[in-house]
Amino acid sequence: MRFVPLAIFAAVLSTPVTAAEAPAKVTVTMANFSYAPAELHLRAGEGVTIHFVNTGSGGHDFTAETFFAAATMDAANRARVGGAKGRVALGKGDSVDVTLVPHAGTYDVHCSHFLHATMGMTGKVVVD
Ligand SMILES: [Cu+2]
Repeated sequence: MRFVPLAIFAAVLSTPVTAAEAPAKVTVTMANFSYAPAELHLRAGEGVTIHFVNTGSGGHDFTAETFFAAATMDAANRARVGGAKGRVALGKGDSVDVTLVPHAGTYDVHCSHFLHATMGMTGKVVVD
């Protein structure tokens, strides 16, 4: 007498749900007439979301053409920095997130509004 075991395999392969590694997040605050931090440090080649917020009493921007030009980012984020302008412009009380992968270097930042840089609205991004 042959006994043939019938094995029914209900193989349910469940992939563990792990959130994609979220990029680090840093905040840059624009005020009258400064950036905080004045010197932003980022890691080369590591994705980061920069949360820009304007707490000043009027419009300000974060102009860093070479920093943004050297960074890798998708079209939506490129649009947030004005494309080739390399500028995050915010009205009073506004904020925006820009996600990018920075390229090594030291970059100058300034506000392009009339006299703002003269009044001290300058900074640096250091990527290493
Ligand atoms: Cu300004």
